[in-house]
Amino acid sequence: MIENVSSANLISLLIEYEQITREEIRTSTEPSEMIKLKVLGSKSKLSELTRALSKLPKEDRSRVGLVVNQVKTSIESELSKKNTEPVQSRNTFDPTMPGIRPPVGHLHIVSQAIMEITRIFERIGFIRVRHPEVDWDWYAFESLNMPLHHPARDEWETFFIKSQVPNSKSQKNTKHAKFDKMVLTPHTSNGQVREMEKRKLPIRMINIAKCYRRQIDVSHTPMFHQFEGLYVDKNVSIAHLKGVMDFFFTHFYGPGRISRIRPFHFQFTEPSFEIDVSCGACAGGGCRLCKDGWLELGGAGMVHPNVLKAGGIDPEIYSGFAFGWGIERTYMMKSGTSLDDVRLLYSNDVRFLEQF
Ligand code: FA5
Repeated sequence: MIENVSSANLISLLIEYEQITREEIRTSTEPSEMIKLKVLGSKSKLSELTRALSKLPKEDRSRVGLVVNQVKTSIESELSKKNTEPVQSRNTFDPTMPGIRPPVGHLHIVSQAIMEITRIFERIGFIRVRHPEVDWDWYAFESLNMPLHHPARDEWETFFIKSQVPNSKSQKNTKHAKFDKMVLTPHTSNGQVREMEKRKLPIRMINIAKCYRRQIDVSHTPMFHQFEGLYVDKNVSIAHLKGVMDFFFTHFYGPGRISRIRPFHFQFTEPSFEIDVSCGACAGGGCRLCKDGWLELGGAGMVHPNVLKAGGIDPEIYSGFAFGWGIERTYMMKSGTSLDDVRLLYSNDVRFLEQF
């Protein structure tokens, strides 16, 4: 309650209130109804100043009352200005401020490796192809010189699928007369005979796909990726295989990295090899990572005549080479990538994946 106030004092209090209140309205972020209640309502300072009019000498009341009305009108006009302003133009929004960028992801390292590997082979005429990831036993094993019950099949630790044979009268028939059962492809070699069946020679395919095996430990995952190269033409020799390997290694691993082939055994290649790449950490001199200067990459070989025959190609006229390697392993062997557990690639932990 304002006591003992003179007319002059009340006028200056009113003018001061008007200025402060207008500024407050301009900068406030509160809803306008709330501000209105605060600055013009019955509990506002303006109401208190208005009530003080009754304490003034009678002859001054109408003069000071005029000022009260002017202050009220001025505040109301400031309030109505705020109501009609578009929200964005209020002082609280600065369009020149830099925005907040949402986090942007990137391709998974396996996808990056697939793109890089594809580009390298495309430069020497290989074409990226795709074949079924759920395929018949025939393409995954039998046509690759691995008859039913052959012990070599055990190495592929395969998932077999119960699926109905197309055009079969019995719903229970899950075994095709020629193709046998369906499998989740344990390797990309199922693409070899499928590619030959297209009857387009020469073949220069690079088949990249998901593969599945009943395995899980630091160097194995139940789902992984392989890339399979197949070259079939007249007079293809081991020298061509070696040349393609060296081309790939220098472009994927860097200049100076070379390949080595060692005798091995696969049912579908003869002769068969294991391919090693010279170690990037010690440049082939021998170190903790490689021991003897070489890192083991995967299998390759000259296509077995029985496989060419299964694909309808005459092995007397044509020959070819094939190789099939794990994308994960090939990528992990790149210099500077010290991954010691392949399972991390599929853990979906963004903190891990963001590093690549
Ligand atoms: C094969 O799968 C043959 N098909 C390769 C081949 C093709 C040989 C053409 C000759 C001619 P192998 O079982 O060794 O071979 O597998 C090849 C590569 O796949 C391995 O070196 C490894 O890098 C990768 N690999 C195999 N199993 C797994 C797994 N469970 N997890 C991750 N990578 C795997």
